[in-house]
Amino acid sequence: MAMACQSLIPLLLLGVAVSAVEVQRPRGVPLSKKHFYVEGKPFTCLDGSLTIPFDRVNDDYCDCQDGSDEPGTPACPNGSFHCTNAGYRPTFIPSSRINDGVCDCCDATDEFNSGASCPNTCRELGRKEKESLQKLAEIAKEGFLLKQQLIQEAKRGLEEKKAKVLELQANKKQLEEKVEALRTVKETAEEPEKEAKGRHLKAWEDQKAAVRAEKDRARMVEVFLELDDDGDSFISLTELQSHSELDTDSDGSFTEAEAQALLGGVEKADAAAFEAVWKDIKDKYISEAQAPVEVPLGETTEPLSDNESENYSEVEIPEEEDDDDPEEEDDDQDEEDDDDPETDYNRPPAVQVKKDEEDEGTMPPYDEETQNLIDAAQKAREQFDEAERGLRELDDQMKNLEKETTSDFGPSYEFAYLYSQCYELTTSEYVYRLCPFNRVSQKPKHGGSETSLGTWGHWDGPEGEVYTVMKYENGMGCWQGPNRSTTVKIKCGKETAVTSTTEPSRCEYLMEFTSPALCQDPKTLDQMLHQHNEL
Ligand code: MAN
Repeated sequence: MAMACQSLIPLLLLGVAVSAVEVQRPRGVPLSKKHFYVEGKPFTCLDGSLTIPFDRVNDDYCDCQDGSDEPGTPACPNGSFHCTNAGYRPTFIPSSRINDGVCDCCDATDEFNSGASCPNTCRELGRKEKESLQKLAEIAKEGFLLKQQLIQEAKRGLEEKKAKVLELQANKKQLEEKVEALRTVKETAEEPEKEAKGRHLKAWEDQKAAVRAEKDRARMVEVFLELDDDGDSFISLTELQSHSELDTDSDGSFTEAEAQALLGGVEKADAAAFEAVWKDIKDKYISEAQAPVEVPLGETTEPLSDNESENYSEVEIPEEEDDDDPEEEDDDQDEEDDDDPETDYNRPPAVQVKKDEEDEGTMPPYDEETQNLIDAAQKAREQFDEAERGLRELDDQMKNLEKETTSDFGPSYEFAYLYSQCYELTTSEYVYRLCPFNRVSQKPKHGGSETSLGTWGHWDGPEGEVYTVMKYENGMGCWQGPNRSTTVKIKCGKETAVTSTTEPSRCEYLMEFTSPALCQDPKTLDQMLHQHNEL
């Protein structure tokens, strides 16, 4: 820092000192044009239009069209007057302002003959300007030092990140292999699990089918008894015809021939033969107990319970082949039915079907062996999922690192430190948030949701100063306007901060941001100030 200090300040002072030296020349002539005005020699207008004796320069009469013969009087309408402003910044004013009673030049030279009392304020102005320039220079110096640190850190960080990417790449290979191995373990464990679960489910389905068959048989017995009006253990054509809903062609007349066809071509059917008949009529048959309810075709009705069917022991029903024992399930059903069997028989069939499904209950728990297989497969699934999740996380991490290591963080990587940081500024209405290289948002101060003012687009400064402006685009749509976007103008500052936010045009935001990353080398600044002072 000491070196930077030494190089800047003397130059500043030198700059002021140079303009403080007064060189003799006609009033209102700048130093750069002094050689055109030589005492005693004819003067040629600067546009070359006329040559006049030297005593007609500043004689308060305009000779030259370009006003160059009257640099120190208001005689020419288009002339310009040069204030030397020793101690401050030289400047030009239109000649018309000479002796107009208003102090324009800080050295008071424009009011030499007007009677206006103009104090010379050049030294004071010079002092103030020097102070503010020095302040700026201080900021620039400190900021520039910080910038050097930022660059060093960013470069170290970049190296570390590149190394991390390599490390992750190696890990990724291992993790991929692990995921594949665990996938095999999982699939190997899932196969017997699937089989065992399938077996269990099949047994459950079989059991339910057996229960249904048993119920169907019980209902068949009930219907047989109901149809067998004369109790001779045969269903005759007449007995069958008493159920008009069985009319095969639904023409309103259930004929003897139709009844006979249903009985399989015979005159009467005993219990064994009725089994075949039952299959054809069960969907249409309406229990007598149910009448007179209108019943849609195709619905089933409640069978008798086992206990009830057992009472009709004179009817012999051939045993069905059945491995599973549905007793337990059926007992529950019986208990419920026994409460009020009459009511049950009278229920509309649609409700009855639903009840039948509910009565099938829930699947019994898995046996120990199946449960063990399920547990083992579940564990393998969890291990596989975890490894796969790990792989995805690693991929994300790598993507982020790659994005970070390949982004344009300035010529010396000096803006890298802003990545993954956010800076806020609260105005009277909103909290604005800038997350450099990511997004800009706006949130109402007193509640309400966040609005995107754009996501990172590109560097957008003018040529040679590209890294002074950031552009964030494609924010939330603006009602009857463009998608919101934000321009961030960056200036050198010791602090990294958002210093102002405005909305110059609806949904187009402007942020001012300071960062040491934009502080210039003080030597370059010296040159700038030097040039400035030489003006
Ligand atoms: C919100 C804010 C404002 C914006 C209007 C446009 O109120 O995002 O900044 O001007 O919407 O409708």
